[in-house]
Amino acid sequence: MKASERKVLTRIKKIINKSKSFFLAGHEKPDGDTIGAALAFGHFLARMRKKKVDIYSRHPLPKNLEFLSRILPGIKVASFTDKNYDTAIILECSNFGRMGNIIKPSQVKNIINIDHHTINNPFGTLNYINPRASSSCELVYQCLKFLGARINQDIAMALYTGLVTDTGKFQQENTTAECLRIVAELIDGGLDTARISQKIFQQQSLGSLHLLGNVLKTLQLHYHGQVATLELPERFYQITGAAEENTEGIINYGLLIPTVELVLFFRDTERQNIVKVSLRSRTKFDVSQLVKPYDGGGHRHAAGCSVAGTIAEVKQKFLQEIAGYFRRKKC
Ligand SMILES: [Mn+2]
Repeated sequence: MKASERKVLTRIKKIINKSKSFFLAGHEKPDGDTIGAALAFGHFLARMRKKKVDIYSRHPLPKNLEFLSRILPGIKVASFTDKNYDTAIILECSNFGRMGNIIKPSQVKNIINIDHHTINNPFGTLNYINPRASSSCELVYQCLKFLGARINQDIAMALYTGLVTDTGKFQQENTTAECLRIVAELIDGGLDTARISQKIFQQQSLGSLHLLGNVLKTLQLHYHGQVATLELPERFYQITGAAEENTEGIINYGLLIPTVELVLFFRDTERQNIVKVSLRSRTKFDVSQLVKPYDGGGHRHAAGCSVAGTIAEVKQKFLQEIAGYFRRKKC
């Protein structure tokens, strides 16, 4: 651990020791890493340190992660709270409001910001940020170890969920040695990783598989097979009865084709004429640059943004932009 990291963790420890009440939240539309990190930290504070802890989420847990909701103190799904807290721990948020504006900064005395994405303007009183970490759960594990926590089965289950989902089952580039060392420790501690993986990954409904089938039929290749596009028009939801949360992971199918360097997934949203664009890249493209003009977020190999227009219009826009990228970079 670097001296600078130790310094931040020492200050986090001080704040945690003197705080009595905590507000915890990750980003809107939570994923495995967000939920796992919040529950692991929240469980430690509530059960092992006997602090007052409220974990909030702006949106409900995805169905395949509902099994985590039995970890105490649980997650409150709400759009706001008027309570005041000593400390807010905000996970995986590029800005304070990204947790869904459930609370205002004025309602808390301290803000601890934990993230493994690059953040240009860290908003916390204390910021524990490391873009080289596999996941927020990896950072939470380091925090908990530093705080002297015993990693019980509930904390282990929550952390493993973040590690396995954020690394694409330990297949993506962000699968660090540290991440695998943590998993090894969790297994040594008795965690049944096969059972948890089954709960997370083998929970598809007929509708969600039909949705996948429909989206895969839209798969097209461009620029000599280097760019793949996928589309999800509103009507696919009606045909299949699937929901937006069932779109998770579909984009990765584009990368199964070996020539593909970049995948773009365009989908209609509940907002009229707003298309959500998700991007994944292998090595050549920095997708965080491609979403910059649209106020998007993410990192080099995974990013997203919302753009006004129809799917056809937005797709055209992006393909033109990428043509310029090919000219400049001579890919
Ligand atoms: Mn994450």
